[in-house]
Amino acid sequence: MFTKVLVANRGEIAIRVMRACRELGVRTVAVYSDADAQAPHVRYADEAVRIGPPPSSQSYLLGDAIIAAAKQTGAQAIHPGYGFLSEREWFARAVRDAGLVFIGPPAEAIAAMGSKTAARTLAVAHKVPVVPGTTEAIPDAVRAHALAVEYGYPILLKAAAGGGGKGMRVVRDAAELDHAFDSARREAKNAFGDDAVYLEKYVEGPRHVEIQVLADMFDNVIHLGERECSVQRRHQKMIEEAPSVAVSPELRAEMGATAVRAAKAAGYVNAGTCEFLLDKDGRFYFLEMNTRLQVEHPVTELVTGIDLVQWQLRVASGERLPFSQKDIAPTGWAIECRITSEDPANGFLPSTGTVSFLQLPSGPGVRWDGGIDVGTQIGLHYDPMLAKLIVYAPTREHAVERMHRALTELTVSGIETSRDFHLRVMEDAEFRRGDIEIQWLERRLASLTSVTPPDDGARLAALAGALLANEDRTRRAVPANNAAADTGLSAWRRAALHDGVR
Ligand code: MV4
Repeated sequence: MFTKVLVANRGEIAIRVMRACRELGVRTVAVYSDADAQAPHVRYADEAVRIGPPPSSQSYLLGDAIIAAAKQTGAQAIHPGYGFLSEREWFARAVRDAGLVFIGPPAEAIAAMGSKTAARTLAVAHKVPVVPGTTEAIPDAVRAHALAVEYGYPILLKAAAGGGGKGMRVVRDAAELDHAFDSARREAKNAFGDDAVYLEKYVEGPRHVEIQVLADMFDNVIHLGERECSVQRRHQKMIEEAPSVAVSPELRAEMGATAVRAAKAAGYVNAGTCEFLLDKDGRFYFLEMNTRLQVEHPVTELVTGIDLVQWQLRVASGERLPFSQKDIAPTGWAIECRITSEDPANGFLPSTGTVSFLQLPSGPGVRWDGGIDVGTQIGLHYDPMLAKLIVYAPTREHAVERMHRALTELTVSGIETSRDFHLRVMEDAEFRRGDIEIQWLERRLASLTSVTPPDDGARLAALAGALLANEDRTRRAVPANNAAADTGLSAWRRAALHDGVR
């Protein structure tokens, strides 16, 4: 095992990685921008190196400066977290060329999955099902029309260099095609410097289900089951869970074996994720492979009992995976809510300020992967995700109740957060039935975020309710054998106690 690792990231994921290092007896080096000089990830680390000014282009994206920091501090390996440099082929290569270990896949595997058309070609060659469509860029609008007729409307135009929804256009009929083709190319050019666009049949109302894989350097590749990630808005996931209500043990084995084939085809080592669309009829299609640790990895850790970040470090240092596929049996249910500094009541507008008060949930089955403290300043330089609240319970029903309970225990003051929005989702009948697909959230957004401000009467009633509930609580504490006092708290008084008193 390494004796010292540099973590090339910030916020919750930097701390998550350092926690794994601590448990393995590995010393840690943080890097930081001027905006993060006092940030929690800097204080958690054993050492810290300043990289540059706040913009990530001048700090967390400066691969050479980060490699120099590793050399200077005597770190033997670099963990990139997610985002930033995690999927840059050149960085993985530069780390290796500097005589250091990149805690992630080989640069060649990042490259193999980086181009979406190349990944599709690789998938097809290894009997990994993909959505019907082309693997080659469409040269002109005339050809686009012919292909659209061949595959049948609706179709989806996608950027070959893309991913994450940029340069993507749904086309429902021939009349829309010319404009969609031009704008998809323009957007692809702007986002990726490459205007190549290809075409797929559009799959209506699927779920987004992904499979976690883990591979060592000795050709052992296993999968750790699925994550359901359909609750998303504008390609930003909000809630993830494991397992998925739509995946039977047989389907899990089939999708898992498919993901393992894709990983092997790419020469994959370390932790990675294969993204699939799962349609209403239970058919699945490979979309792309994320060649990094993902935000939502904790739900897989909770249902499998496997610490993914520890295993990333172990396989990167040359350890062999001690378990095989038959040892992996997901049990129970895990749900993750992303706590962001966004205001759901105002179109998820980013919120800035200083965290002035923080009360964290705890108790049975609750995990907080956070990157904030009282005093942490939230600006606009980085991603608005502050923390992840993750719960684990024996069943989905219990996990939803547990998440609701944990969210009521959470208070973040000083900035707006997504907390109340998540509470409303946990109360939503469709969500509770697991009746979700990739368009679900955007369809339900209005009703989930409409908060009618209370009139004065309601406000006064809430204050009175809070005071009464507080009085009930103090009174109840005296006669311990008074059973009526325990059950006498009505639902609204209980709500007032939880929310109002605060
Ligand atoms: C699709 C699709 C429907 N049909 N491909 C979005 C980002 C990129 N990873 C692929 N995406 C999609 N590809 C076909 N042929 C729908 C999406 C999609 C989506 C996929 C996963 C999670 C969220 C999504 C939101 C909108 C569209």
